[in-house]
Amino acid sequence: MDAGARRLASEVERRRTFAIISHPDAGKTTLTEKLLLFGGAVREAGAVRAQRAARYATSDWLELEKQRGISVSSSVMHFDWSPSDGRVGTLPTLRDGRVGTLPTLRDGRVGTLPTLRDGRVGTLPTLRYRVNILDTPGHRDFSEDTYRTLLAADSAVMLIDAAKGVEAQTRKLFEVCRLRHIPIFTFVNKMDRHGRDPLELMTEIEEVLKIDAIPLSWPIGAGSEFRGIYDRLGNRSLYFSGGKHGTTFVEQREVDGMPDSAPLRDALELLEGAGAKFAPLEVRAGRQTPMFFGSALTNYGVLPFLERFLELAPCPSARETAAGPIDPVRDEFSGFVFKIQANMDPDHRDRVAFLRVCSGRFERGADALLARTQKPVRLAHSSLLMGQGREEVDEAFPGDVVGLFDPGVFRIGDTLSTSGRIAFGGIPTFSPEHFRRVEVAKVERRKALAKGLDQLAQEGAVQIFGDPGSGTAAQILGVVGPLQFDVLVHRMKSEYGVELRLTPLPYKIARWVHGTYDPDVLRYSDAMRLVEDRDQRAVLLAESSWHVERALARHPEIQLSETSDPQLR
Ligand SMILES: Nc1nc2c(ncn2[C@@H]2O[C@H](COP(=O)(O)OP(=O)(O)OP(=O)(O)O)[C@@H](O)[C@H]2O)c(=O)[nH]1
Ligand SMILES: [Mg+2]
Repeated sequence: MDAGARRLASEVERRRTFAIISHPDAGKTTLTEKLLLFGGAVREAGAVRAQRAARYATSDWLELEKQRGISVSSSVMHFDWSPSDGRVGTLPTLRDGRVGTLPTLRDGRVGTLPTLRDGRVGTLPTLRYRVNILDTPGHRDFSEDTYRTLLAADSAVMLIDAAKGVEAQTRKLFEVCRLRHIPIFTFVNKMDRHGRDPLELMTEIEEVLKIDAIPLSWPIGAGSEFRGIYDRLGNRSLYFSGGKHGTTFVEQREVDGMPDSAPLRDALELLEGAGAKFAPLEVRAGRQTPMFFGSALTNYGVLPFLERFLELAPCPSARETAAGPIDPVRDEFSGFVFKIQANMDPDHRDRVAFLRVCSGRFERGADALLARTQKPVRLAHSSLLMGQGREEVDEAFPGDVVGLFDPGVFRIGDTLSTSGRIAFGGIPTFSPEHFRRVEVAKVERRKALAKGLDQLAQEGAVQIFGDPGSGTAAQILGVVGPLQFDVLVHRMKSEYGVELRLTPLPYKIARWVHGTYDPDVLRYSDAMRLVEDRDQRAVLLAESSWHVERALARHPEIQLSETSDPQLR
């Protein structure tokens, strides 16, 4: 193995790329923030909903998200981190022969290196883990974005609100993870509030999600009495204090063995006796979910969770393609675009394609080929994304998410690779279910309207339709969830200076039409309308599935599909 291959293997091994998923409001963004705090990526966690606070959650960057306190778009963050038990890389030997020890702080951060006796400051060895977090929106109206983002993750952290248990949207997202066989870790959040009994929550997860839940931590107290957790693998009790309501690090006192409380010991003994045994391979296979307890708000239990999670979560592994699996340590660079977002940064009004690196080493300035078009792409303007901000990046490794400047050449699902011969599976688009007629308040803004809608459609934030033969003028907008319209109106105004007027349309269903047919015969009912998408493909909008069924029965010459890509449905 040459040095390059060795380095690639070790960079892959230290990466953990995961998505945080759940029903809205369970605390995903709050948890993300706290993890960033540990990683030293932010100095102070901003209160997500603190209306008057000047500081906002790092991962919620859209203006609308700030105003509403919900995530409408997924965001990507990363940090380097080493565990606190001394397994930090070894320090280079100093000139005077001593081997310096790196001070590891109790909260898991690695302290700054002390100046050495000879006056030099030693260099910090590589930290154990590179953590890539994908914070997703919980609201079902934005679930298309969440689904795409899950494709870029190697594992998922599922948040459960201790008072609410397994909620509807959590169940749906869990199913997506199961279909993709990605390992799922459960974090029961909001333990600082009065919630449900931990055993009851565990049973609910097992019954509703049909997966073995294995608590690796157990809460000591709950609500205002939530004081710590018992770490089952380490047989130690951790007691928390301080932390200034979660804005800074909490103090953690460690005591060997189980806590001194009869009901707690009873519960733990019950688990030992009756529960399924923890088996890391079962976790990898998606049949067991390790379960943790804590409070993202007060920061209690977050660090012990992070430690165990990173130890157990998988690093990037091979990804399937039609031509066979692509191993991350393969020499050739490859990756795919799972998200496109324009105007992320008010200072840079450009479009960024989110590329998940899947194999090889990504190198700035290198040439790659786009599988769909076989056209060369220079990987010139690339950055690592960090919520709203970005940092220039010279290289990246499998598991990393790189933001590529997109002059309009990328589509969601595109594969880039050195040879152009790798193609990862497509990313399904959802069928729109809500439709609005669109007009501009001021006629002179029509050009800006067309440009804005075109860009937002490119992102997958909206689907646009027009009457056949009307050229590019979009008159009808379609989305999966109605809140997407609110985002659209807001973004069109703030990013393109266009005031939109939207009028509801009665259609609930869109079907792409294939086959040879006479367009006029499909125009017989007010409950249906034949339109075209951006690529001039025929689409039938209908008020109900009954109308769709009737059209199919009357016209055996047509086939209908739920998305523009017939292979996906
Ligand atoms: N008491 C308590 N509140 C919490 C905790 N974690 C989060 N919250 C609060 O729950 C609310 C929602 O938190 P977010 O982090 O925005 O939730 P989210 O899951 O990202 O929500 P969406 O992105 O909209 O799906 C906020 O008011 C948080 O302050 C916790 O551990 N305890
Ligand atoms: Mg959020």
